[in-house]
Amino acid sequence: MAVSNRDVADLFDRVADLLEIKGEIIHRVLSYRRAAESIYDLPRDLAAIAAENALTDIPGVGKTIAEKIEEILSTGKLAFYERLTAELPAGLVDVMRVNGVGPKKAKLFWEQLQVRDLASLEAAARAGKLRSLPKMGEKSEANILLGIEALARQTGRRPLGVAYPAAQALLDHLLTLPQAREGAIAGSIRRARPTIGDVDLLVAVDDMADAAPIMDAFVGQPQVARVLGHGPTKSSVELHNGLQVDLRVIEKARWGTALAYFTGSQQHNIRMRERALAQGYSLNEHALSPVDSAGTILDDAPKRLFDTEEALYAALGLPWVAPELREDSGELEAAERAALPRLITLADIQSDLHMHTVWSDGTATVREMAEAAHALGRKFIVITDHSVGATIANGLSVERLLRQQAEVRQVDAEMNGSIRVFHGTEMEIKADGTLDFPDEVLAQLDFVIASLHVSLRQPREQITARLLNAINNPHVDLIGHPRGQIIPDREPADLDMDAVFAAAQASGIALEINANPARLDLEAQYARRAVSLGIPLAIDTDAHSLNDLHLMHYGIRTARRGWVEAESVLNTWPLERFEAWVRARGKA
Ligand code: DGT
Ligand code: CA
Ligand code: CA
Ligand code: ZN
Repeated sequence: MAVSNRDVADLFDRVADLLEIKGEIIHRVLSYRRAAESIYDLPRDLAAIAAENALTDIPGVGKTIAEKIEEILSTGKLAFYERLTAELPAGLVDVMRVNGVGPKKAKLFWEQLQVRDLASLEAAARAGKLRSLPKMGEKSEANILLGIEALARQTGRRPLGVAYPAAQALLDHLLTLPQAREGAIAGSIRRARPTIGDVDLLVAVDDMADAAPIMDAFVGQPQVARVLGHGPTKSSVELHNGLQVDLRVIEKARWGTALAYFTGSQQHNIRMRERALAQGYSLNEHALSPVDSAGTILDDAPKRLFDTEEALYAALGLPWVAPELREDSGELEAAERAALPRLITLADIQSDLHMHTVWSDGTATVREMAEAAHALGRKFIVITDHSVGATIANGLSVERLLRQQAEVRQVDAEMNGSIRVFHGTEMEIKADGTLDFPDEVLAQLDFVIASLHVSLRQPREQITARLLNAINNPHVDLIGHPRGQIIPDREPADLDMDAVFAAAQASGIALEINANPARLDLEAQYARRAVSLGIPLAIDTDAHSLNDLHLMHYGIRTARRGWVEAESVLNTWPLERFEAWVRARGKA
């Protein structure tokens, strides 16, 4: 059985949890967490990197961890982890996932009550055994039971497309309160991670005396299923859809430090704190505080408060860093060299190159899509319905495709230059690797997308060969949602991404960032790699309805996480440049 990057990352996360329970020094714990995080986000297979002897080039992977990765790759096991689980029950890792249980409590429950997993924790709580332990009580015992239930209901991380609208609705309501001066969604949503653990909301007030009505309004929202905590500065709730939301009310004068802290990522924050320390300050969510040479806060020296993030970054000698970049993947080094990317914005978008109509599985007509796209400010669009092989999506035969072309030409004329409407296809890459339309049909289209929709679980060599066949066809302009994941349920196809990128680079084809939040494919780290190889990207909504045309911003945020600038994205280009690019690929 091949070991996936995810397997290795999960194992390192468990090691970190167990080390933390054991009371290991935090530095050692963090080194495993850091390695797990960068392996999880890695755009290439660990085995391929190991074969090049380049494991230590991975951020956060030093010699020790590289050796452990090699051990896991070759044996499927890690002796160090086995030793840890001989000392401590492996199930304590799950115990720590319960809200309100940290490493210290997990250890206490194990030592005092032989709690070794979630089931024994629940049994101990139901038997009333937790309340008499140090720093515990009836209330914290009851909260642990609620936490266990919440974990059971929760299917893990939620798609950004679910968490973001829910967070925005709550925040919009809080911002109508007279005490609220400012508000933000922080945490992983602000960084636009494709999946979200919990929602972090911040609201600023002039004076903390104004916090109570905001907290009361928050816990009283109709979306709230239960209140997990209701305090003067922080409250936590669980929504009916299972999402957990934390709200913190912040004094306006400290808004900059708080927003930066709760935006994270944790690794970015650690790097910011190191930077502050090197300049003689301790940095936390409240302030920059002068420290002595031993790092102890000087109590009588004045603390420096920041009401904006810009001011905080400036105090550390840095330009403001966009939240999507705050993953400790080179952003602080780039900031220091004044070499941060000029990230793409929604306003850069001129066109949308992938959408469906009633001709296949969409809900709107060509004309309706054109009008709605025009209303959103798009200068041109391409109609790309499914091809005949996509039978469940009512794919178009050659004959229907050509009839559709007549309609698209007519709508284009009717729109009178307010928006241009082009005719394309989203063509199936069939299970046997062949394409759904012959070259002479493709040659009549303005723009051709090829996508994998079926047989996504084929072995690596087979599915990679299918994709390469499409990439190497000069009539194909764009590969739609190249990796095929569905968030959160379906893993990406097992593609050899090195081969895909090499072929794309050679053929000059573009790769898509599909903006639908159930896809976000290419993901950020792959988009970044594509750009570094000079491969053009397209950010498309793949709309199946008029409403879907609004999903573009998710694609933009994903691109920003991948350090993408407007220049690298086909659909920021003006029409003439786009047409010239397509023509140069041998058509139009
Ligand atoms: P999530 O919720 O798993 O999708 O990811 P985040 O990044 O939203 O994480 P969360 O909700 O645990 O915390 C929000 C931010 O607060 C996080 O990005 C950084 C900051 N933060 C939370 N706990 C810690 C901590 O123990 N140390 C540091 N340095 N920062 C923390
Ligand atoms: Ca969060
Ligand atoms: Ca949180
Ligand atoms: Zn599509």
